[in-house]
Amino acid sequence: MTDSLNRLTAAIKAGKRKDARAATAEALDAGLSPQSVLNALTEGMNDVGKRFKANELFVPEVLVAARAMQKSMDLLEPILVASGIEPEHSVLIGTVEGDLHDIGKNLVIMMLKGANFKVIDLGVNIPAETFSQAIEEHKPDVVALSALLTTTMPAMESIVQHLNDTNAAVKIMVGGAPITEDFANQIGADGFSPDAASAVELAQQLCA
Ligand code: B1M
Repeated sequence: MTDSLNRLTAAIKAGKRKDARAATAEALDAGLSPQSVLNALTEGMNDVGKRFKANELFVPEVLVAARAMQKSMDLLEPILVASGIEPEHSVLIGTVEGDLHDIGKNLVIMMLKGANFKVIDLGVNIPAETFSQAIEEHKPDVVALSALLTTTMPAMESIVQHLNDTNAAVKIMVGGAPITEDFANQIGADGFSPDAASAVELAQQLCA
């Protein structure tokens, strides 16, 4: 019976969409618990994240793995919701005002979903007020900000400042190519992550 779970993990690692869906269906049909199927899926995505971090995989391969994960999630999600196994933690994410880059942000989202976070994606070009309103509405554990341009780093700083002033309880993590640990500390963010796999580890730490 656990053969289908092993095949699910392998299908995610290899980015095989049809295999991921078939193995998920087989596991659920065989009566395996939705939690065990979720664990197999997460194991696959964790491995992808680690290999991406180690530069053994590149963006296109991660995207392919994430699509395989999505095929599995399509079947699993309604069952998880029906059985009350909902994500324990949530992340509100967006690319800061003035910045339209979203490929990196979307990778972070996929990895977070693979680690069973609920993700609320605000999209790109998001001003401070929109983050504040969404925090009121969704009450996330963590807010994640992405910026790809040196010219939008000041917008990231203003957003962090605004959120620290108005929503002091929420944890803020930042990332994107021009962002550094020093910059994150300087602007008052709670954490910085250089890549999508580290973003998951950081979100887990901030929620602990
Ligand atoms: Co733009 N662009 N771009 N661009 N673009 C860069 C970023 C640039 C470095 C290219 C260059 O000049 N060499 C340069 C920035 C220079 C600078 O500021 N120092 C640049 C520029 C200048 C511009 C425009 C101004 C160009 C123009 O119009 N004159 C313009 C700006 C538009 C705007 O935003 N207002 C622009 C436009 C665009 C496109 C629309 C054409 C397109 C974006 C498409 C899209 O995103 N949907 C685009 C692209 C694709 C790039 C490059 C080529 C690739 C960016 C990317 O997706 N990387 C980029 C050059 C390059 O990097 N080679 C470039 C792959 C992605 C996986 O990496 O986003 O770093 P990255 O994400 C990583 C980590 O940073 C981290 O995890 C991800 C995965 O590991 N991470 C986070 C990211 N966000 C995180 C959030 C977290 C945690 C981790 O939360 C806590």
